[in-house]
Parts: sequence; C-alpha cells; structure tokens
Amino acid sequence: MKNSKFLRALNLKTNTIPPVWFMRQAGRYLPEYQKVRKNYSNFLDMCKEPKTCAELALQPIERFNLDASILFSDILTIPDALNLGLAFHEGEGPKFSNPISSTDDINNLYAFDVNSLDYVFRAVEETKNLIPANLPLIGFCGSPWTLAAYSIEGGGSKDFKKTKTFMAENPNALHDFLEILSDACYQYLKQQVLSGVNALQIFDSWADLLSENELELFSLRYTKKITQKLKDDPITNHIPIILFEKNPNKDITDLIFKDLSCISLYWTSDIRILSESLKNEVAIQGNLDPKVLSESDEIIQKEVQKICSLMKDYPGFIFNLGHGITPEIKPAKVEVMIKAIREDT
Ligand code: 1CP
Repeated sequence: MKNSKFLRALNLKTNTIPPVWFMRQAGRYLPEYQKVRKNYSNFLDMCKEPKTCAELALQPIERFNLDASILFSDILTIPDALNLGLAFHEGEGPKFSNPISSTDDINNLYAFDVNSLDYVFRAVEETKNLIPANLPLIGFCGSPWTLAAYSIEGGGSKDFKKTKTFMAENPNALHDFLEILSDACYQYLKQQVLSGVNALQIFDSWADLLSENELELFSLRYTKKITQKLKDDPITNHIPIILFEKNPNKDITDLIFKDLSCISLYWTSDIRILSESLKNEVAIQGNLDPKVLSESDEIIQKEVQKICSLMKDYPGFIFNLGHGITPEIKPAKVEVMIKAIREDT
C-alpha cells in the first residue's frame, strides 16, 4: 500500500503519472457486469451477496489496471436499513415502498442498527481478499442530504418536488432526519474502515437542489458532523476523506473544510482556476466530462491531455470523471482515456 499513487496523491504528493479511477467504474457499461447482473431481478439482492460484490469490484481493475478500487454497493443501503423498503427493478431507478412523507414518519423511524448492514462489511472483507494486496479500496456513503432527498422523494426524480415541499413545510423534522442520517453514516463508514477500506468518499449527488445558503444549512453542516466524528475517532482519524458535490451553488473554494483530504470536481468546474486556488490545501480529483467518452479517440486524447498537463505539477491530483460513467459508453473508449493519461505525462 506504501507505493499507492492514489494514496500518495491524497497526501498531497505529486506523481509523475497521475493515479486514475472513476465513478461507477464497476457497472452497466461493462459486459462482464451485465452477465452477473442478469442473475438478479432486484439490484439490492446483488448488493447483499458479498462474494458477488467483490467479483464486481474487481472487474474494472482486471480490465483497466486502475489505481484504486471502490466498494461495490450503493448509497441507499442506509435508508433501506431504516426500513424504507428499497428495491431496484429492471430498467428502473431506486424505489422506496415506504418513503418519508410526514413528521411522524421521521419520529417513528426504526433506530439505525449498523449490524443490519453487515452484508456491506462482509463485501469490504471479500473485496480486500480478492483485489491485489497493494491496491487501495475506497469505501463510501451518500451525504445525509442526498440520502434524505431520496428517502422523501421515494426514489429518483427530475425536480425533487416532494423533497423541496417537505423542506419548506417541515424544516425542523428534516433537521432531525439529517441528524439521524449523519450518525448512521458515521457508524457505517467507521465499520467500513474496520473491515478494511483505505479511503472514504462522500457523495452529495443532490447538492444542486440547494441554494448557496441551504447547501451550508442542510448539507455541508451534516457532512461535517460525519467527518468531525471520523477525525475524533482514533480508529478512523488517519483515513483520507474525499467529498463529491454535484454542481454545487457555491464556490468550490468555500466548500473545503479541514477534515477533507480531497475534493472531487463535477465536470462543469474549472479545474485550472481551482488548481491555482487549492494548491497545497487539498488533493483534487476529476474531472473529465463523462460525455467526452462518446466522442472520437482523438477528442478523448485531447481532453485528457488538457487536464493532465494543467495538473502536472499539482500536489495531489487524481484523474477521475466529473461524474459517473454512463451505461452506453464503450469500454474501448475507457481504454483510450487510460492510455492517454499514462502515456502523456
Ligand atoms: O441496475 C443496475 O445494474 C444498477 C445500477 C447501479 C450500480 C452499478 C446502481 C443503482 N448503483 C450502482 C453501484 C454504485 N452506486 C456504486 C459502486 C460502483 C462504482 O462506483 O463502481 C456507487 C459508488 C454508487 C453510488 C450511488 N448510487 C450514487 C452516488 C454517485 C452518483 O452517481 O452521483 C447515487 C446517486 C446512487 C443512487 C443510484 N443507484 C443506482 C441508480 C440507478 C442510482 C441513481 C438513481 C437516480 O438517478 O436518482
């Protein structure tokens, strides 16, 4: 693990060739994933099989020799553990049979029992056993805000109207819920560390629903509670933490706080400007627009080279996409991206 380029970057060290991994690296764009996936009707049932999770996490490593592996699971395991009844059916996004629709639903929530997510911790152990010994494994959770948004909305949505109405009508209950989720996320991440992960990423995938003030009040404030607890805990205080905020309505420089090792940039962020203002403060991960992967090889190479040359001397750069890879992307295009990263520098 000492020679991991990914961990070096998280400790603000430069690498001649930047480490690379990418969001949703295990998933639907890989034919070998589809082959396993078709054995399960509900995606969550697959997440509950630790050996299968390990096998899926290994797939992109074997294909592309990436510099970090990510636990195969989902951010919505926590709301499921709170008894909101999660299912993912064929061709659909997540659906909760028992979403949060009133203050009473929050008051009557099941107490979070971290042991009910034992299948995730066993997946961490199985994955550590399966991947190369020197390859770091990233554990993760959703931000409390993003988990609350899914739990209230009852699934994915374009406008998250129910969530916004709930926020306007029941802000105090929402704060209570965010508090419950923050504590659950902390326990969940700690247990992932105890099971073997080497870094953590928090996904605030619905940050863009919030205005600048709301982002601080409903999202960052609770994410900070998680990271504070992790940093105060001798078991977890050495583990680097990466934050991904999707298209936030706030300057990225104002999103950084002391417990973060790395900020994962959404593809709309200007990595050039940010690399100047964040130098020596945090590592930067990002941020190729995932849509570039449906372009010609030449365009992919050009866009990759642009990022790599801008970030060449940045202390702590990790190449990633600016959001998850989408299912229609051809794995051969990923190959082009990775070659360009490794040959260019
Ligand atoms: O049917 C299928 O095959 C399910 C597709 C799928 C996969 C492969 C889902 C359902 N989740 C995952 C795995 C997953 N999800 C990983 C591990 C794999 C990896 O990165 O290699 C991780 C880290 C996540 C995290 C996740 N789940 C996020 C945060 C990242 C992001 O993209 O912003 C979010 C928002 C989810 C919710 C989710 N899970 C699955 C879907 C289709 C969605 C999005 C639904 C929506 O649009 O709201």
